[in-house]
Amino acid sequence: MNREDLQNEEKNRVSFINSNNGMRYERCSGSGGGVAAADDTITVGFSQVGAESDWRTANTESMKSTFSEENGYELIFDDAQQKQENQLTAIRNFIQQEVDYILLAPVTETGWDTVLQEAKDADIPVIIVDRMVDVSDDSLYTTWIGTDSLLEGRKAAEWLNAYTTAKGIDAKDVNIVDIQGTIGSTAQIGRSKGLEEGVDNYGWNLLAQQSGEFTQAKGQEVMESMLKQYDNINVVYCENDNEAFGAIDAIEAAGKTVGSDIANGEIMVMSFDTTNAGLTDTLAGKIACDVECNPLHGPRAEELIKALEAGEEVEKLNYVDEEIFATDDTVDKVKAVNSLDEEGEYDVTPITQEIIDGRAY
Ligand code: GZL
Ligand code: ZN
Repeated sequence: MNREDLQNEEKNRVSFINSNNGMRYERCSGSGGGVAAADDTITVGFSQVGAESDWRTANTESMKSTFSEENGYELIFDDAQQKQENQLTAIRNFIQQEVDYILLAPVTETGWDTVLQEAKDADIPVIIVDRMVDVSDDSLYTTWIGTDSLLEGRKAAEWLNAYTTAKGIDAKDVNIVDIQGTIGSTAQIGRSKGLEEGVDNYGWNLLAQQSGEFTQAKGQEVMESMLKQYDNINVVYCENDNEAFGAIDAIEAAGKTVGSDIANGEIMVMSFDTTNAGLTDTLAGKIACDVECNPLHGPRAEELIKALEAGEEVEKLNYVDEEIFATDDTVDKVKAVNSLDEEGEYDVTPITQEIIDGRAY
């Protein structure tokens, strides 16, 4: 699709624009149709992956509530519906509107060099949020805020090893399917790698891996097909909560039981994101272990923009902290190495309703 087509497609897309009369839809034309912000507000163009999961919705909410008009910002928000070409169009649109900052939550890691060079040539700082970009020159973005997906995967694998060991389940009897996230996204790459390392280290049987695209519908569809292919699945490794919701529905529809009692034929579901619905399923024993992925990047992004506005240097990589929740206290802590090769020990918290009620998302 050439630039002309991209701009034509842009005409059919809408973006949210904050303005003096509150949030309103604004057609973004290829010609920009720029938004004239009062001169003391900071205009931020945010290219969001989509609205594929509860996690993503919480991430969007965090950004919108941070970059609000009352906080002194003009936010141009674009939902790319999980398509990279829509993100490229949105970024070019932000450049034409001469925004002060571009926030990019990249759907996948590759394919950003050209458009980030255009932003650099236009002197617009780019802040990468959530997933990472794989670019030839990391001066193409100013800073990154996100979570360590490889550490998340390693935490989950270490929990599974500790759990099966505690329950006296032999590694050769652990038959896992991996419902992966969006292929090529940092979250999928890290979480899949963490599991694959566990398979190599502990000798589990990895029966199948297939993308559930981080959505509930696709997660259910993939689980249904895997259940038709394999009759010995006893662990389902879902790379986010929405896939887990779909997998649980598929398992129960097939007349099987979701739960941690593998030795008695239950199918154990593991997940990531610790959304409210995910932790509610964990409390109910339907998800055995939910590894946290923190979506509340808005305040961190604002801290970085304020520092940049003050002419300060900022760290290139800014990780947010994350915990591990489980349905019971079989495993109390795990050791795992993060993406910076630092070994850490991480508590596993048995989930309670009080914890769920006290969380921000
Ligand atoms: C994780 C983020 C992932 C979430 C999914 O950092 O990129 O994308 O785990 C979301 O829920 O779709
Ligand atoms: Zn994460």
